[in-house]
Amino acid sequence: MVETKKSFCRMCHAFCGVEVDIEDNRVLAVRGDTDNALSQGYTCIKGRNMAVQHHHPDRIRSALKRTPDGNFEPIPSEQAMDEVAARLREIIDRDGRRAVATYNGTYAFLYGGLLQIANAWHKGLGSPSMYTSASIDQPGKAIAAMRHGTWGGGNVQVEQADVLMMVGTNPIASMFGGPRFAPTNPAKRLRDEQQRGMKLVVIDPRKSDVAKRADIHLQVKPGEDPTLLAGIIRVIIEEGIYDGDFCAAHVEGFEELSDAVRKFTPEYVEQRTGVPAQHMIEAARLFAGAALSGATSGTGTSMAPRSNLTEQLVLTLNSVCGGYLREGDTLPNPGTLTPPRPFRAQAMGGGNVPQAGERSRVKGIGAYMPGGDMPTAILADEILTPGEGQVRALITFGGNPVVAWPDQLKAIDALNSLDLNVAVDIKMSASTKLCDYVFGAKLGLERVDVGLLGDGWHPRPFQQYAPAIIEAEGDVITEWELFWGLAKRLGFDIVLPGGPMPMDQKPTGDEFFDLLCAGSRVPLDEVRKHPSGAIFPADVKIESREPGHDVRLKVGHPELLAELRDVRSEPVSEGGGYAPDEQFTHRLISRRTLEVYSSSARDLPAVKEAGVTTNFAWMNAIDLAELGVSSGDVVEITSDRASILGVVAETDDVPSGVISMSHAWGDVPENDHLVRTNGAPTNRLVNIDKHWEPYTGMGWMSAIPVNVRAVPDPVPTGS
Ligand SMILES: Nc1nc2c(c(=O)[nH]1)N[C@H]1C(S)=C(S)[C@@H](COP(=O)(O)OP(=O)(O)OC[C@H]3O[C@@H](n4cnc5c(=O)[nH]c(N)nc54)[C@H](O)[C@@H]3O)O[C@H]1N2
Ligand SMILES: Nc1nc2c(c(=O)[nH]1)N[C@H]1C(S)=C(S)[C@@H](COP(=O)(O)OP(=O)(O)OC[C@H]3O[C@@H](n4cnc5c(=O)[nH]c(N)nc54)[C@H](O)[C@@H]3O)O[C@H]1N2
Ligand code: SF4
Ligand SMILES: [Mo]
Repeated sequence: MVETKKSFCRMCHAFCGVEVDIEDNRVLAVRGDTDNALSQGYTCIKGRNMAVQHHHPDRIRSALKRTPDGNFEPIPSEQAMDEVAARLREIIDRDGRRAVATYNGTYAFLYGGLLQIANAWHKGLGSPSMYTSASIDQPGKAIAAMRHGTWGGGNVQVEQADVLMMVGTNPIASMFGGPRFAPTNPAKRLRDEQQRGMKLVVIDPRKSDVAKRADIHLQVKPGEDPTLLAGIIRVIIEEGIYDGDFCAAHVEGFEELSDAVRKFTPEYVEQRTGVPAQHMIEAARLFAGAALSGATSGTGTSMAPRSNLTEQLVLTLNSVCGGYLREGDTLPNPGTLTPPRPFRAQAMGGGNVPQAGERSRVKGIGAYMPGGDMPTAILADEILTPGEGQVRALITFGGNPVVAWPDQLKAIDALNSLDLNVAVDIKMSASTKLCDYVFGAKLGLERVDVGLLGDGWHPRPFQQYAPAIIEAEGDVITEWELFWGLAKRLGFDIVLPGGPMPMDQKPTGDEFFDLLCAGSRVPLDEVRKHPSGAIFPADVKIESREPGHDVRLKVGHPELLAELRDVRSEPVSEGGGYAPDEQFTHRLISRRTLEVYSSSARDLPAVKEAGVTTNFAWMNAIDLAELGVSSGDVVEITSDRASILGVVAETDDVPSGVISMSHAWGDVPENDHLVRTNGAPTNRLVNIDKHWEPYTGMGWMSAIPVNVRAVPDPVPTGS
């Protein structure tokens, strides 16, 4: 008999509500749940193929152990945990606790509670070596906030804005959109707000999906956002159209900022960024002239050079124009399964990046992420650099270092040099193939879950609880069971907000979430009562500034000023854009593709049928003609670090000199010949030792200077 049950999708962070038809423990069909107040029936191609994902023949169905001949043999998960714990014990005894690291990738964010348990696990073990994909995602945002400060009353969101500026984000494909645009059903929400009269400004080197809908699209040269944003701020200051009252009450460093941007004249900005001066001025006037405006940014700005500076300029622009909610305004989402807290119309923090956390042994970089974790951009070096504290064991939860960490060749060297390499994944990936042990993971419909990641970022206080609605086949685990199983074997406690996890008997999924959500504004039991999830209204008004509180937003922060001076003194090439020391003809920029999620979903037949067979190297017709290639031909793309292959595809969306390509495809270099079906890893082009950002260690992962040449179709190496 076919039964229909409710859940939510966890193939990306948008958590769309779904209705699932099930018969004999098999998923037959998945549809958008029109009763879900958040997603209102929206799904994308990935979510609609959840049945195929769950029953995919390539799924790992037991723990796997590498054999001496390099193959993998299935072993029971409990036995694998015994063996991994024994190896960890040896490493800890020999090299100390810091030698044990975890890398918590994309799926450690998507499943509720994994980051919290990872954090608690590291505390219990006494190892500071916790790493996540967030520090190779948009770490510039964390640095910018620490330098500039944040606003305690919350940001103007798309729903309230008269003008929204999107810098380097394309939510229609990514469901992301930055701090002022929550992920859900982006195309409709943007259309609704534009119909209300909201104006949209987009800054992107590519005519992205949102750029095509923009009132003004500033098609900046890759990596030239600092110059463009400085130019916009200059216009706003010179024309006196900033929010004077807000600046007088809450901002410091305005004079220093005015001085620093003075040299970014419209003429200079046009010559360097390729954006016509008049266009830039119109965008500045539109943004600053509106009653409520907000600028938001995504990964385009954080992957490109000078990510800390660009993110800080976005914050600075918002502060100068007062793009924040004010005292007495209603907060759209005060959180649901998090404890209640006051929201105040006052500046918080800012000043400098705390250097008190664990120090890396590499590049003088330290732990700076709000969760206290270490920057992933230096993890390969932490593994490769001998000496006290060297990382010798790595456990990866739902991540794919070989295709995601900046500087692939260094990442592969590091992974191959570990004493113990373990992962929890759903399939054999470019990275799990290098492991000693792999645990098979349960997928969304097979586990109890709560969408904790979205708690504070949904446009409304929405939450949903999802019970397990099918039973997983085989000996597969939820990731938190591995944390728990190893802690039990190694003999330490894991303390969650509601207290320590019981260690004598493994808690159930529900008990785990009860411990996690203790003290939440809405009790988890209340959330459990709503199968389609619900908006749990709250009338939280933004409170006034505390008496005597005199923290201000630092728009003239010394590091911002110093970086702006550096930008202004950089060499600029004749055609505009930063001139690197070597000659390169093109810039390769990052992008997301709707049909896949980083390295996930590309094995779904529907995705291939939709034409997404590889991560195409998108280039314009002029460039293709110059190279003598056409769509479907293979090119070699070379940076100052390494080369990859790419299957070219023609598009009008990028100007000459720009290649737009998605990340996290491909494999190790030996498999480059599979580019047509497997794609190419753009992370290999990143030269992490030549260019890296202060504090984060981020390499240039977008706007990468490259050369391109036509090459014959590749054949396997050695044949
Ligand atoms: N050059 C370049 N590099 C980049 C980027 C870029 O734009 N350009 N982007 C960066 C960004 S923003 C990020 S976030 C990182 C992503 O970095 P990662 O998170 O390391 O990479 P993913 O490809 O998302 O890895 C996800 C892994 O989880 C597995 N998986 C899928 N479903 C499940 C599940 O249910 N449970 C478990 N346990 N595993 C599962 C997949 O098979 C895959 O192996 O890459 C970064 N790297
Ligand atoms: N379908 C799908 N959704 C995803 C993902 C996916 O792989 N597929 N990945 C997820 C992840 S890990 C993340 S972090 C989020 C990211 O979410 P977004 O940040 O929205 O990611 P993108 O869609 O790549 O948008 C980045 C935009 O920046 C532009 N860009 C590139 N370089 C520059 C530059 O130098 N300057 C400027 N101004 N723009 C530039 C690109 O052309 C692109 O349009 O998306 C998530 N959602
Ligand atoms: S946008 Fe697609 S992949 Fe993301 S949650 Fe919704 S249906 Fe799932
Ligand atoms: Mo990301």
